Amino acid sequence: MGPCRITKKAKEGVCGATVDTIAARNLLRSLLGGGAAHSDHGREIVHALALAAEGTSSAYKIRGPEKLRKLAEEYGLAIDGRGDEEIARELADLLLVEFGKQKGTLANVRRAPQQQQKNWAAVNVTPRGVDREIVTGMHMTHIGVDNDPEHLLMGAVRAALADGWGGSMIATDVSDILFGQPRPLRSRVNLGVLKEDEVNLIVHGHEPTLSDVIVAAAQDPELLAQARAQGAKGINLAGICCTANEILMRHGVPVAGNFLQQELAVMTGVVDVMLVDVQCVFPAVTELQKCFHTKVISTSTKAKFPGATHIEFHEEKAMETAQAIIRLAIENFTHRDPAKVNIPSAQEPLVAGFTTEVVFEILGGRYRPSFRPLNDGIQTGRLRGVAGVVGCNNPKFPHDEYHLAMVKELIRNDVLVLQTGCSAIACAKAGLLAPEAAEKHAGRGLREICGAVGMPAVLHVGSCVDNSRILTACTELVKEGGIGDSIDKLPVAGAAPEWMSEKAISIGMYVVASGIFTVVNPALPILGSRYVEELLTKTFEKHFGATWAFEEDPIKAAHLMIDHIDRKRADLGLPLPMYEVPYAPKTEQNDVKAS
Ligand code: MSK
Repeated sequence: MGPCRITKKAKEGVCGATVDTIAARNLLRSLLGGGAAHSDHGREIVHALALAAEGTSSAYKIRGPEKLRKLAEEYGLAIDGRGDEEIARELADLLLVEFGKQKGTLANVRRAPQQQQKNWAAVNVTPRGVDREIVTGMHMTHIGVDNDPEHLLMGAVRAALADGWGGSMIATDVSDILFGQPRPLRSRVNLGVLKEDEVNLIVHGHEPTLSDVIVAAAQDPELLAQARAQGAKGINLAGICCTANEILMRHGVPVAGNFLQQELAVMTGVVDVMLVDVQCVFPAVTELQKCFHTKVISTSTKAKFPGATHIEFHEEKAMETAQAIIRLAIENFTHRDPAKVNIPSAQEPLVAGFTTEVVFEILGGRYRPSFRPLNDGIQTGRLRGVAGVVGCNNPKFPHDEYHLAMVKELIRNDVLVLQTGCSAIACAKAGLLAPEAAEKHAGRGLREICGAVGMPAVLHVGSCVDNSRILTACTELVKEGGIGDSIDKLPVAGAAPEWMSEKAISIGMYVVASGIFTVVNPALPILGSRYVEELLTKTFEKHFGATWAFEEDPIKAAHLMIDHIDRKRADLGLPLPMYEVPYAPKTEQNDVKAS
C-alpha cells in the first residue's frame, strides 16, 4: 500500500490505483505544496499590513498609498475623507477573508478577462477560498478519494488559480502597499557585490517582511558606528533568491546570486551572517557554515535548520529583531579567516523594478499611462510578442545556461521578455537586464522600441509571487485591445527552462489555465502516464485555450514559443514580423549542450 509510485513491474497499486491516477494525484500533491508556500507568504504580508494599520509595529508603514486606495476601491471600500490606516485596516480584514473564504469565489477572479472567467466556470475550476482549495486538494489525493485523473487535474487547476489570482496576487499587491511600488532602478549582481572590508549580511529566502526592515536597520548610524569600531568600513547587504528580488525591486540592494549560488556565497569566506526565512534554502548551508565563520540565522516560525542560530521573527518586534541580527553580523566580522577569503570579481550592472503600472508609464508617459504603444508595437509587427521566462535553477542542467540561451533567442526574434525569480537573476548576471544589452542581443524591432523609451529588452518584474504581475500585464494587453479579446488569443507564451520547486508547478498550472502556452524543462513528473501527459499537452487546449509543453533544448523550446506567438498573430490577422531575423549559425556560444 504505497508509497504510490509507477514502476515497470507494477502497473497499478494494491488498491487498484492506475498509473494515470497515481501520476495525476502526485502532481496535484506537489502543486499544493507550491501553492501553499506562495499563499502562506501572501497571508503573512496581509498580517503585516494589519499591524501597520493598527500602529502595532513601528517598522511597517503604508508606503504605497496610491495602490492602497486603488485596491480598496476595487474591493468596494469607501476611500473619500478616510485616512490610509483606516482604509488599510478594513482592507486587511477583507483580504484575510480571501484565504479562509467559505462562500463564493475569490474576489480577484473578476480581474480576469471575461473569456478566462467563462473557461473556468465551464469546467468548475473557478477558485474559491485560497486555503479551501489547498485543503480540498489534499482531501482529493487521500487514499481512496478521487481516482479520476482528469478530475484530479482540475483540482490542481483550481488550487493553482487560487494561488496565481489569489495568494500570490494578494502578496504582490500588499507588498506594493506596504513596502512601496517598485520603480526602475540600477543595481549590481553576482558574488562580486560582496565586500572584503565591510560586514556582509546576506538575506535569503522569500519573505520581505524582515528583509525590508533589515534594509532600514543597516542604515542606522549607531550600527554603522559599531561596524566601524570593529574595523569594517560599513554594512553591506546583499540577497539570494527571491528575498533578494524583493529588496532589489524596491531598494536597489545588490543581488549576490540565485538558487545555486547560496553555498558559493558562504564559500567566499566573507559572509558574516546568512539570514534565511522560507523556501529554497539548502539544508546544506548549516553544514557548510562549519567550514567558515558564517553564522546562518533562521527566523521563520515555519522553518528551523539544525545547526542554525534561530532568532524567531515576529512582525510586532521587526525592528528590534533586525537590529539584533545586524549586531551579530558585526560581531562575527572579526572572526573571519583571511586565508579563506576568496571573492570572485564577477558583477554586472542591471536595471530592475518593472511592474504593470511602471511599464504603462514608461510606454505611455507619466500623464497618459497606457499599454497602447506596446499593443501598437505588436499590431504593426515591430514587436513579435511577449514571453514570460521564469523559475529556478536545477542542478541537473548547467547553471543558468538554459535561461540565457532561451532568453537570448527570444529577444533576437523580437519577443519582449518578462522575468521573475532566479531566471531574472541568471539573465542579470549575463548583463541582459542592462538597457544597453538590447543593442547587442535584441532583434531590430525590439531594439527600436527599447531604444525609444530607454528600457531593457528583458524586464525584471520581481519575485516568484510576482508572477501574478504577468497575469495582470496580460489582462491589460487584452483591455487595451487590438491583439485579442482574451489572454489565450494574445501572442504571448511562458517558460520555466530549469524549474525544480513545487511552486513552479503551481505557477505553470495557473499560467496555462489563464490561457498562456507554457514550455517547461524538466518535464512534469507525469510521463509514466501517457493519458495524463495528453490531458496536459493536448486536452487543456479545449478547456483553457493553452497547454503545457515539455522540451529540454532551450533553443527548440524558444522556437516552440515563437511558433505559438506566430500562430496567434496569424489567427488575429496581424502582419508578419516587421523585420527578418538574421540566421544564426550554431556556435559554442548559443549551443548549450556543447558548452
Ligand atoms: S527563489 S522557487 S529557486 S525561482 Fe523564488 Fe528561485 Fe525557484 Fe526558489
